[in-house]
Amino acid sequence: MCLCSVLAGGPVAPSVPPPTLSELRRLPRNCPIIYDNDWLRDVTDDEYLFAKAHLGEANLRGLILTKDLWDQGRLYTVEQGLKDFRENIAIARRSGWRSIPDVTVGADRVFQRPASGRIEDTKPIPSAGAELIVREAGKASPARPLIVVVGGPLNTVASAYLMDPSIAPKMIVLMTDIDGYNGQDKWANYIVTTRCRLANFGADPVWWPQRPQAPVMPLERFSSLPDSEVTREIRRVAREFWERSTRKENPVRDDGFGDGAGLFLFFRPETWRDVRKVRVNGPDSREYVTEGRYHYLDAWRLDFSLMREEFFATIAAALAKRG
Ligand SMILES: [Ca+2]
Repeated sequence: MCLCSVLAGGPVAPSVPPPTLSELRRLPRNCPIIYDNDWLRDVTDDEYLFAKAHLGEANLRGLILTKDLWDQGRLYTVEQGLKDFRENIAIARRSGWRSIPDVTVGADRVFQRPASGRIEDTKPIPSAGAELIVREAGKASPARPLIVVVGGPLNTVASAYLMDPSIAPKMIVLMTDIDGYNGQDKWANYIVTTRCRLANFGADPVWWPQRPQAPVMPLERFSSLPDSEVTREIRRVAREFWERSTRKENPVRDDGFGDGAGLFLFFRPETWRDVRKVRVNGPDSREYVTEGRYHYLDAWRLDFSLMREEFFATIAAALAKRG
């Protein structure tokens, strides 16, 4: 690499070593966890995490709402996201689940790319969510890092890094769909993939099982669960996925366990069987590599049936443990 490209900020050396799958599979069970999403009621992985927290199996430190930044952030409001979060949290609490934190608001806009092209010249988007990540990562360590599970844009995590770059070695980011819906702000992706430690599960290259394969949430499995408001909430999402993916006119993909692949990696490491290494060449350019420098990992082979058993067993155990 020539000096000029270093000065321009271009093809970047990672500032921290990228994660390996074997390292991610050995993360201590008591790592602090922050769950960062744009919506809760369109997925069921939040309920899986809430169940783990209620069972005392997840050190859940916070829930962050990062605004859905579709159409450069013009389509939705923070208030819509907050309403969705609060409704879902209330359902879980009314169902007897404890240890679920209140929502903290994160980034509410896309980044302005600095004219210099240098990540370090980017202005962080200030928010209570970014401050929460800085605070929790500050208490963590490389051996027991903060796990940030991201199912929306990476703008809050990127802002936390910009506010305090020393958190990078003490944080693992488990992202969903960086190249799709959640990765709309490519500058945010560029910051986090080259400066932090990240693994991604995304529609590109692999997504949840689609028809005619069996769904990860078969509707008949719900009859074995005790009835509760949260059981009905999870089933509502599962039924929506089933109906929209099997209808004759314009079927839409099944989003399975939504943003939860990273949670399964953390709680049931054997569900992630293989990954691919991704090298980032710039904010709009990445490639798969088998050797040499890489920046982050993409999920490649997963055990969906083990995830299904893990999910239903966890929800059943948490419902059995109510008051
Ligand atoms: Ca989401």
